[in-house]
Amino acid sequence: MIFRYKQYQVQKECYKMIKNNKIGVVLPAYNAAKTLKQTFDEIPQDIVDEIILTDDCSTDETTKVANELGIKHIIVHQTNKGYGANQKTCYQKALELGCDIIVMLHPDYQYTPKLIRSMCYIIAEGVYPVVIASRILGKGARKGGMPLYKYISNRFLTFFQNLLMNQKLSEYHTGYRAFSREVIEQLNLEADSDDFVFDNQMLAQIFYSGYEIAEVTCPTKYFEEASSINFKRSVKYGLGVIFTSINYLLAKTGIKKNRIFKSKTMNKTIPKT
Ligand SMILES: Nc1nc2c(ncn2[C@@H]2O[C@H](COP(=O)(O)OP(=O)(O)O)[C@@H](O)[C@H]2O)c(=O)[nH]1
Ligand SMILES: [Mg+2]
Repeated sequence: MIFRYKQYQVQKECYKMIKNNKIGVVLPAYNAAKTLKQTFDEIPQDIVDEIILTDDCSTDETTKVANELGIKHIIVHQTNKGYGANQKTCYQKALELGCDIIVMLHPDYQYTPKLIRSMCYIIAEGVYPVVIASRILGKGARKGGMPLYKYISNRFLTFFQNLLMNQKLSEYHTGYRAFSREVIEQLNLEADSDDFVFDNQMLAQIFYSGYEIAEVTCPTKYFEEASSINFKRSVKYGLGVIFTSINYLLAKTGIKKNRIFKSKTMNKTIPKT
């Protein structure tokens, strides 16, 4: 009897997986109360096993809405730790829950969750270990209302990064990404920034570790709740991106080592400076 119950539990836990991969969607949230429901409603629940929301001490009712929606894993930061720190919490929880494929999606309803399935299949089929949803492939960014200064900066930074890292992505700045568990486990995320440049450091680490990244075309929507980063913070982010690429090149050519590109195991033996 106990055996049969256990078997049932396993089946119950497994039925949503894609090719035996447990799928987790992580939502790093900050003041997402107004857009969370729309985002959540479009998540393909038939394949997603775990949804994790981390609330970085929002000043609105993000956590209340998340509870009302029945999101099982909600982690609340008691202080505002930053966008990068919020994602670190997300990935740690997703790994703890045993997710094999982890999709990071901004809960500001800027990107359609309807691509989750396609992105996960690319990873589950073993074609690529990382997939990003690009607003720049095609004409979606400007059509969706991306401000001209953000579009031009995106194009400039992407050009610069591709050049220094010898890659060919259409953009490095999307808030919609999927990773295999192996990739997340491998990266030294703790060494990354707690601020916005975290996203960029993560992609640089992925390339540094020799993984390839796939891109899918993604529509985008710019409206008040979906875009709060002002010009000053964008400039800070842009400078961070430039430094990340320079550090990548210096580390890759052996000129200057960098903490974020050290493997996790190496980092354990080297105390932080
Ligand atoms: N944790 C954290 N996240 C933030 C903060 N400010 C913005 N964000 C999140 O960072 C993400 C990107 O910001 P957003 O304003 O949407 O940028 P844009 O869409 O690129 O213009 C969104 O998911 C925001 O909720 C913050 O202070 N802390
Ligand atoms: Mg946004």
